[in-house]
Amino acid sequence: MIWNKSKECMSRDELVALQGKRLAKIVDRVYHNVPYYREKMQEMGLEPGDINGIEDVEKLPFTTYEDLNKNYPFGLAAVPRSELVRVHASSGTTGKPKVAVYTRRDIDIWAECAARCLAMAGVTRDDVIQVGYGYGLFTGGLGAHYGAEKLGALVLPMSAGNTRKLIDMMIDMDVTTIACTPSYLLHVAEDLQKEGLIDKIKLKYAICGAEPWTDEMRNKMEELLHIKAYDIYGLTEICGPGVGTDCQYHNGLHIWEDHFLPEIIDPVTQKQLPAGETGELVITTLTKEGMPLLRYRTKDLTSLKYEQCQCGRTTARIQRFKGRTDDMLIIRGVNVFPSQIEAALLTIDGTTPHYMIVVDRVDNEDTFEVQVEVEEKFFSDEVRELEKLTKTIHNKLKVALGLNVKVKLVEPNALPHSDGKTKHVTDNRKLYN
Ligand code: DLL
Repeated sequence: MIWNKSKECMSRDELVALQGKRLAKIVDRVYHNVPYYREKMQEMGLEPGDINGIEDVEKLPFTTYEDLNKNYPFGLAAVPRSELVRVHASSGTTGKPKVAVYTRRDIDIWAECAARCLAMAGVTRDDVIQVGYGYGLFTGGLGAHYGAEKLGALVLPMSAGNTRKLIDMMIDMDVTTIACTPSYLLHVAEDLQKEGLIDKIKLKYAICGAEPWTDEMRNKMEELLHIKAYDIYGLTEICGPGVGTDCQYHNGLHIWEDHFLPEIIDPVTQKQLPAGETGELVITTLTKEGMPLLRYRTKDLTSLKYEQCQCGRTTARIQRFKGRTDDMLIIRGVNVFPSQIEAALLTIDGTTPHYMIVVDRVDNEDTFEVQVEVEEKFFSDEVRELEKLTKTIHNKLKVALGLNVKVKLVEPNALPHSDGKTKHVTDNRKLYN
């Protein structure tokens, strides 16, 4: 179903004209309300009047995670505090979270975008949707929730984690749609299968995102659960789930171009790349009030397709993600940077800066082990000392990452050392293809 035909199926000429108008307005707004952008533009000799259409976007400065960090927490807000109604956040490289702030209108537009995504998968007001993304600072729970309510569906705000309860409610309440990470859905599917409950569920659709996943995973969940599964993309800085989804033709994620202007750049030269070429996805928010971002570098590697889709929508489509330009890992839907682990280890006596993160997927659940070299003496001391240190590291990492980590202590020089760039991650999941 198409939720907002006038926007989703606009002719490209009309869309480009609308984007140009909105771009000029947003540039004017940040110039006058965000000192950081004003200074950046002044340094470049740029004035708002220089931006008259999307062909001028290349003149604008980029925004990076480092810029958000410098302005943490509210330095990039473009409205007074009294107009802000929501904060979300997710992990950043240095442990300082990436923070986004929203006005009431931002929340409404985000709900509209999420509703378009859910409708694209077939969800209507007659559906019962279980939201299995985490609620809280993470955008997944509330983003999917508001989108589903906007659509008029009946929402069960489950959050992630309690699989037994989720399954019971799925059966008792005739849940037809689930929104959660793809790895969690596969885990739920296996539990349903083990318990012989697949025949008892009424599930029709799954809206999965927040982490990369493959066609094989889609096939597996569709086969096991007899459903249709859709991919949803988003990021805290832009608005959370709802930046785009795939339609029934699974030929890329339709990005809501009336609100988000996408570009692909070469991450090294920072020059725009033509349609079809793979590079870093860059997004300019065209309608955000709370924290509009100019040319935000997502660090996600992909390409864009502009041909009209068979579904009738005219928006550009984000193609399969090929990886990231940084070393961010997404484990059970949570963003993890090796630097966060390093920083936590450095605060613990007895550990060395040599560690290896080993990620795998067993029974459709991410496993996450951190191997740490510790000083020789621990291996000659009582076992109790080793156990104590293991526990300390486990607890520190849990606080730093918000995840349970398996910790394995190893002897000095047990891990590969290098004079150059040491490899700190072994990811056996092969999620980007
Ligand atoms: O993961 C927002 C979200 C919640 C999206 C629920 C979809 C569903 P962050 O925690 O800020 O926000 O992480 C954003 O996750 O830059 C991508 O690297 C990755 N990501 C998100 N969706 C997808 C997807 C949420 N469908 C980062 N496929 C992004 C691949 C994804 N990667």
